[in-house]
Amino acid sequence: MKRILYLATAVLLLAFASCKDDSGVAPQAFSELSYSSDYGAVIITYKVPVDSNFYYVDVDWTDAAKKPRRVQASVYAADAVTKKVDVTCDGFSDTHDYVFTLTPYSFDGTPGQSQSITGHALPPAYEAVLETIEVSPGLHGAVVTWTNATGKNIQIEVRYTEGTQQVSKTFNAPGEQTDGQAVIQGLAPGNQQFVVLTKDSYNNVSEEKSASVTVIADLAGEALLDRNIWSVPGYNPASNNATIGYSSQAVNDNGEVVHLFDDNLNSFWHSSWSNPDLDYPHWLIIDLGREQTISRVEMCKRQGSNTSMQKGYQLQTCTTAGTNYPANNVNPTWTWTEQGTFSFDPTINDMQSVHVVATPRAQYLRIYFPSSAKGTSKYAMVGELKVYGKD
Ligand SMILES: [Ca+2]
Repeated sequence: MKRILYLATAVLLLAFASCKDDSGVAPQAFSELSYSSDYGAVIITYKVPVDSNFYYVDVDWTDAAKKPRRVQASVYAADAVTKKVDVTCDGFSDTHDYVFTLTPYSFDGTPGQSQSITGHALPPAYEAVLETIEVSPGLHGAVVTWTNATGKNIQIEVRYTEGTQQVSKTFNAPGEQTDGQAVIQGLAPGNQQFVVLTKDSYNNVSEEKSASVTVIADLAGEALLDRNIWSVPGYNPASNNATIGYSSQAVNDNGEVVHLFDDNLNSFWHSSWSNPDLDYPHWLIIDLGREQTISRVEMCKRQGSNTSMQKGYQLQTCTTAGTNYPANNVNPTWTWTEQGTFSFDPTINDMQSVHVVATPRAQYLRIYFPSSAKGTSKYAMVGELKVYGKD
């Protein structure tokens, strides 16, 4: 009896296994296999068949380090009209030919007929970006500029010596932004050596490139910019709410934005703390009246014992006014250039002065208080704001 039971189980298992084999219907072959070259990438294209059983394709290749690489592409990635799928195979550091093998699979994982194609990438994006990097002398610092037309995210590392300290700073050059700028602050005037290199997200690293600049001590002819011609875009003295030119103000607390430049240390701008009660980030835009060169920014705190305000800020400039609210950055029309991140001591009543390293030409100055600069309260406050430079 026991023996019969074993036999029956074996027969059942066999039946199940063969049934499973029978259900594995291979997908139909894809067609029109081709490739194109991109920066550090090969884009494989194929047309999916009219086959409800066709699910996905594995694209396999062996990279320069002899490691197997695979990208999977679903049938749902196919263009609705052309029925073509583009598969980006990324991370190439050379322009050699590679063999890509594509294997289609059905919904139950049954493989179909593999096809291969040989293709090569364009030089990698990090090399293209490295060629565009320039290090220019700045005011108590240096300005690093680049162009990233590759659409790929790249990191730029800058190494230099500060006193006896070896310093390394890394800046992001995102693919969606063509022209970038970063500043290195706090360098002693005089000759300074830099080493720059670039990296991508696949741990590919470029060769090193050297730069030598003479850090500038002073902007010749620097003067206090005329604050009588300043304004704040969209200023509304009757409301606390954000406008195109600021994140909020506290009208009921005499905290209007125009108190930033009324030559009175004791009057101040205060972000809205009631109706609405707003947390960071906070920000302000100053219209300097006309395009001028900016070399230094000075701010003082809301005078007195309150030390709950911001501990730092970012400076950004632009030459042409935008039309959108910069806060939500929907359809951004302001093109801000980063001028650096600065610390602010909320315990000091005196003006606190910072060098604007790149000495940009600009009409609009944005002071941005990010969440990372939040003090012990939700609010930002500034007593006076002065800008130095020249016409
Ligand atoms: Ca004031």
